[in-house]
Amino acid sequence: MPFLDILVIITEENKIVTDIFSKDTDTHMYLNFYSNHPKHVKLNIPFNLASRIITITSTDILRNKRLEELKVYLKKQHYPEQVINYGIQKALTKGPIITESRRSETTDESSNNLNKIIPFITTYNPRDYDIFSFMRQIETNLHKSERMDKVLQKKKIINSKRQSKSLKRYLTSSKFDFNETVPIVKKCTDKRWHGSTYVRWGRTSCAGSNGELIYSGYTAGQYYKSPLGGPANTLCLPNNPEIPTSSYTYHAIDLYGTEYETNYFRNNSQDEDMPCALCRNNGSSSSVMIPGRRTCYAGWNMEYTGMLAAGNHGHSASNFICVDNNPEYILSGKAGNDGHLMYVVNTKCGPLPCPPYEDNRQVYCVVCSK
Ligand SMILES: [Ca+2]
Repeated sequence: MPFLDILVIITEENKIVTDIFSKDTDTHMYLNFYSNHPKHVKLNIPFNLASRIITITSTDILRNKRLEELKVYLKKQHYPEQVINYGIQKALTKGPIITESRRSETTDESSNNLNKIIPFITTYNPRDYDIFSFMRQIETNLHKSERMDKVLQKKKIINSKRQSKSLKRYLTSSKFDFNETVPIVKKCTDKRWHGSTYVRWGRTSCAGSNGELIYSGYTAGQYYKSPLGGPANTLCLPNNPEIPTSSYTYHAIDLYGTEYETNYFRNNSQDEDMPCALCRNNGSSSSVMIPGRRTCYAGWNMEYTGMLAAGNHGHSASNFICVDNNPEYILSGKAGNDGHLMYVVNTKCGPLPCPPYEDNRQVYCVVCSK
């Protein structure tokens, strides 16, 4: 008759014999010796398993049989024979867990030891340098300080390892929702840690598998002939603005819509007006525009490719943007109003090394996310 991990057998002589019980489905898959666990955890496993066998089995024949089986199971999990034999030998010497002498020995020791011990806790990582050996080296120095000596007294500092967080612990929340009838551990659905944004210049939609359109609208910047500087950056204005009631014409910078000022963006693109889209990739945490490339580096996903664009020299300050390879136009914008103007960009050899660059070549660009 099985009870927990004990199998109680009544022999033909009406004697009670106990054996260790395991279900048929038990694969005896103990912690693999190569597993990323502190050494002492793995060294203790053969001892504890052997102790359990010695405690539960009531005859020598059964005990030896089960210990032999244990050796096979542990070998399968790559425990060295020496470690297995040492654990079993230690368990045999100490005897069953339930003997009074062993129990009192362990409880007394542990309660006394608790008051004498200061654990030096670090998170376990086999790649970390063993900083506890430094702890040992400076221990005598610590006692030189009167205050520290009082704190430490004759206490023993022991090396203690905290288990590092597993992937599951990072991904799940262990908080229970008491409103639920059956509390369960749920996957963390908080997406705050994911998502990166970028502007897709010249388009009203987003590309890429995770492309989420935040808004589309109109590209805009300062007047192309503003004297002496002014704001250089290009903006993506939403198509559904909220308009304040205040209005000033003095001491204010004028904001103009952007026109493609050449036909090099697309056939007949000159004077057409440039739309834009603010996009979010919710599966990435970085987005970047790379000038001079039309493909992303390994491990990065492409959002869109295009041609580098900027305001002309001789005009007011501007910045470089990446205009989509297949740009769209804002409806009915063919008239050349010359507000904020965008031209294609050419590379110039000199301080810019050629090769890898070439003189008077247009510049690709690509927006990549990871
Ligand atoms: Ca226009």
